[in-house]
Amino acid sequence: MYSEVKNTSNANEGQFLTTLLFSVNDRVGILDECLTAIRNLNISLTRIESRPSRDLGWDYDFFVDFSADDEQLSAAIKSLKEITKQVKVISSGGSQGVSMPWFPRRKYDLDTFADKVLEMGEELDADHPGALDPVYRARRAEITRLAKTHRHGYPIPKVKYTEQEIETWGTVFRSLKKLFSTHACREHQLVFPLLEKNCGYSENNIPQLEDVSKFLKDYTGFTLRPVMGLLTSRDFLNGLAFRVFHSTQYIRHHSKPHYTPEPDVCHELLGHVPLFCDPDFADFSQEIGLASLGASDNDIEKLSTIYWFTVEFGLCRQGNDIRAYGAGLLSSFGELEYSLTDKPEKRPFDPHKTSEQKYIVTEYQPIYFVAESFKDAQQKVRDFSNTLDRPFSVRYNPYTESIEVLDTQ
Ligand code: HBI
Ligand code: FE
Repeated sequence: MYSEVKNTSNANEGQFLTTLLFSVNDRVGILDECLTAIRNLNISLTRIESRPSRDLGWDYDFFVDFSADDEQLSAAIKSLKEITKQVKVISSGGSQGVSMPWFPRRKYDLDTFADKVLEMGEELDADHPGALDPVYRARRAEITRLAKTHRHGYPIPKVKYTEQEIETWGTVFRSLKKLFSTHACREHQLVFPLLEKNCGYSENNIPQLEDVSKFLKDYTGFTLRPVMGLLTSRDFLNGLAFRVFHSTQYIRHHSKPHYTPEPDVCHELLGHVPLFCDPDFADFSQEIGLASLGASDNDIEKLSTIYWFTVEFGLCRQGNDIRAYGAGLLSSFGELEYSLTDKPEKRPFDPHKTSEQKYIVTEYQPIYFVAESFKDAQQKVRDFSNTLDRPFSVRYNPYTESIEVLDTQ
């Protein structure tokens, strides 16, 4: 049912995911009337939740999610207004009364991202090393199909990797492992042997996302979700609010084992996963995710930049040393080595400044930001997110795996 939902990136189809709130008197049949009004407009609901009204005595608030175009949305508001006490657009991607961009409230709402990718899903850019290799492209399509049909609550399908794929992985694994002891942060080093022992990390085996996800869940509550390719920054960051990391499951092209223009299993499993096993890093990452829920496009840009200079390319102080914790560094033999030399500039991590820093994605970074600790970085991001332009705050409820919205205006 959730797979039918269109999200805001499908704007060309004129359909927007919307959350409406309506408040009704406590009387028999009223909800039925509201739902009939919605059904008569040919709108299909994807979620409904109720709660006792905060400000209207014994009345009830209903939250509904659906996908509709502008015209249907206006019509729905109009008919509901006739039979309810109030109607509010909580969030919408459309132009009608937008108060904030739509965002997932429950973990299974992330299912709406499953087939939404910016690029590299089934198509490959002309300069991708595998662009002209039909066998590679067919293989990619086979693996991304698994992500497309995956739904929350089901195990992540295992992939039987080919000899050639395992060889590519082995090449990357061996070269990076040599550098980890001198370049990776303490948290990465601590957990890596456990991943080898429990999750099948070895030069001869590509670990399965399902095994890794279970392991992570036991450590910090993080889980992996397979994804077809690059998500929008908004969707990708929103996932982190639920302690969900969207992970690719395919591997780079065998012709260039030390290069990939996009995330692949080497990057996710060797770079990201070890850090998500650290409780402070997990909290830090979730903090960025929470700040991204319903954020303005401008603020999403800032949060993406913070994500880039921390989770992807972050350095941290450890005693008298500086070490790498960013996954983009930990999964790139060349840049990992370069980042700790004197060549690049190193500045202290400060979200206000870091979020404004321009960066290039195709070359080694000329500037890195150094965090004092993940706890410190988390507090700084929390303080920063309080300065952002959002009329409410959010809290994650781990028991219900849902987002609670506080102080909605
Ligand atoms: N999508 N699948 C995927 N993986 C990423 O690492 C990723 C993404 N979308 C955006 C993104 N990273 C970053 O560039 C930030 O904008 C969040
Ligand atoms: Fe990454």
